[in-house]
Amino acid sequence: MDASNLKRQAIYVVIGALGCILVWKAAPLLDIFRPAQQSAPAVAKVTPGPNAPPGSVLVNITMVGFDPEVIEAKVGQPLKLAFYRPNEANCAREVVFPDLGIQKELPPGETVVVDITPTKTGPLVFECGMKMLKGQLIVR
Ligand SMILES: [Cu+2]
Repeated sequence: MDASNLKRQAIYVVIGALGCILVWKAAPLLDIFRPAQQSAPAVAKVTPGPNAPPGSVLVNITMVGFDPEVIEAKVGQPLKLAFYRPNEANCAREVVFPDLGIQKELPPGETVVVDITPTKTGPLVFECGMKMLKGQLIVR
């Protein structure tokens, strides 16, 4: 092995090392080598009202209606819905579950908890007192 061969080899080693460093540095940026993340269940980004109990499903009442409008539920599984109406900029002075005979006032700035244990599958509608704003539980 002569000197020029040795020099060439040294250059390859340096280039190889630089390549490794580049991959090592760039990998986190490119998001390679990372195990595919499990897609998280869709959770509504809803502001919790004051005193929303832990484990409750948050429902805000906004200008456009209930947020979220559709909530998944399971038969026989108790569900706490924490309704929060931050202000009076909507007509939902109350929330009504017609099929369950539930009717609750929604004073602005307060959290109102509605406890429900669905007994059958299918949609379960809730609405404002005037039936303008609507939402539903999808019971499976
Ligand atoms: Cu209304």
